[in-house]
Amino acid sequence: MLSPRQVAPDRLPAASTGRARDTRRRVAGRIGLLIVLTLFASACGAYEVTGHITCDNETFMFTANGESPGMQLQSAGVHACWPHAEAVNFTSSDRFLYLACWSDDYAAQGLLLDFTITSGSGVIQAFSGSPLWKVAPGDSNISGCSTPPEADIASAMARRIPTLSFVDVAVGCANPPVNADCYGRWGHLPEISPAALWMWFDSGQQTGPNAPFEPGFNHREFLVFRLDLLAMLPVPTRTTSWGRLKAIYR
Ligand SMILES: [Ca+2]
Repeated sequence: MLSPRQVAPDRLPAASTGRARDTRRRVAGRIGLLIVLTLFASACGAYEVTGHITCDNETFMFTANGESPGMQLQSAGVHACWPHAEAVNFTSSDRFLYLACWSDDYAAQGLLLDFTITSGSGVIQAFSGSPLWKVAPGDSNISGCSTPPEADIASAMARRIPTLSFVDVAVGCANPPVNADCYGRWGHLPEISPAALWMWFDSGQQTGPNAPFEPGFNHREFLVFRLDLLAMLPVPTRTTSWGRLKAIYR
């Protein structure tokens, strides 16, 4: 027997039924808003970059959302100096990912990395040597592993990038197996995938069978390596109205 203050769930009085209906609507509304916000975050193209990187001799990583004059670069918090392979794990929604790289003009020069890029629309491997990477010369050489202020590198790149012409990278040997070497200079790097290929910019100014990787040479460094995430990643986007989601590829 129910007490006077207890009401069977299937016998709600009119006022209680109304309040319950309002509660259900509010909960449904909040869930719907959460879903829309999640889809919006995905539509904005947020992506995660993970992997390892090394450069013979030094690299800093940045992002930017456009390449117009007055652009600014954001630090990705990644700095590597040969022979160390640095872990990479950051999230951004900027369109472009950049690596400033330079050698010490001695022995060998190259960039090796095994980035995996995860977005709302899938997973892409952007290892060094992939045609996804483009490069341009910066024509202002820097001493290898001199670790200049990151902000100075960012501003120097921002001044140059709007007028740079990016070209295909020069592709070299793979990260070699244990106890093997590449060009007699680079041994096995256990942190980086064996599918990653050493890459650099070929200035055309060095001759030899292993150019532009070996022997040491300044190939119009520093170099700017670039990934265009907008071109790479099909992004589900455009939530035009509730319940009407279109997946388009930009
Ligand atoms: Ca070197």
